[in-house]
Amino acid sequence: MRTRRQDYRAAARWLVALAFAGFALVSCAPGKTSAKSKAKGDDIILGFSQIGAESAWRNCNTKSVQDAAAASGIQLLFENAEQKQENQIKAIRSFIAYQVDVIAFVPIVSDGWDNVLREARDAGIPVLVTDRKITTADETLFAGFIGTDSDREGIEAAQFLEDKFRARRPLPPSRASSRPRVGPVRVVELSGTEGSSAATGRARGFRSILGADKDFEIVRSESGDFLRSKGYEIMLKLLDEVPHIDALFSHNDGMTLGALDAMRERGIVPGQDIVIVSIDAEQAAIDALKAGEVNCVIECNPKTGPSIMDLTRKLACGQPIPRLLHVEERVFSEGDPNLDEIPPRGY
Ligand code: GZL
Repeated sequence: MRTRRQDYRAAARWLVALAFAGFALVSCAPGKTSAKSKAKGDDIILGFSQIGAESAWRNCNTKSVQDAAAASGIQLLFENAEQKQENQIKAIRSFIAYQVDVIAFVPIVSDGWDNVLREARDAGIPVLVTDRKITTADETLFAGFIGTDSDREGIEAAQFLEDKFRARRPLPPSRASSRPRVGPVRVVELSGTEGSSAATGRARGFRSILGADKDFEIVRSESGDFLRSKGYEIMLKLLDEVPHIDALFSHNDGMTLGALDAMRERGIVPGQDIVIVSIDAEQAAIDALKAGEVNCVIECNPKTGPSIMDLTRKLACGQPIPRLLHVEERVFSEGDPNLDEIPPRGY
């Protein structure tokens, strides 16, 4: 005998489900129905809060999640926060009110999630953190993380520069004087969104190597918020203000592409006058690598949709998931013999 509350919930959900485009419905893992899936009439609903559309990488990540949900029959309630944490918190609260089976989100910044995640936990809804990490003292607030290892990406970038400049001594003359330079390699950094685990981890990993290397000096670091337009503006400013730049470390390809435009505008030959290391491995950056305008591209994999759906299904069926899953990622550099064999990146 269904109670009035169950009738209300069922009616409310079908109304909202009709508001979202048609979805197939899927039960938990075949052969295993949990009390939860039975109670929910064998469907799984995932509430997903995405941060926005700031880069080609982000748009690919969004498409991966949406395509994987459709392919796996999981009903997806998708919210775009347009780069605002408060919009993400509102979205998570709406998922709780709707009583989704699982909540997944990309935290735009690492801090400020405890209260809303406590509400999700108290509502009995498991939370999957994806792509970027959160900082919390309470490990019960989320079930697990799947995404990139930002610290390792920063370490790879630093190690490439150490190898590159070991063979590049003395340094080429600066524009201020015609004499070859013997001082430290002068590095500028275009960092990502302030407070995001992606920017924090990349900067930390980078400095864990170069900070201890007296042959390198990070002379300027500015946040371009992962945006191409800001990468262009900041690089123009740095070229005008910094006497000589030997290398650029850019936290994403979008900002790198903007920086390349700025360098060309100032008569700088990218990849030669300034050595460039970039993260994401979107197609345009791979093309620049092949053209010799970028020297190293570190992959950051956006195509986590299928794994997110697998983890969602496990959580909806009351199964445990790993606390930390880092996705496989590669490093592409100018020395690779098989650059022409890199398959189309899809973003
Ligand atoms: C990294 C991801 C970053 C990408 C950017 O995990 O969060 O955000 O590197 C994107 O391109 O905007």
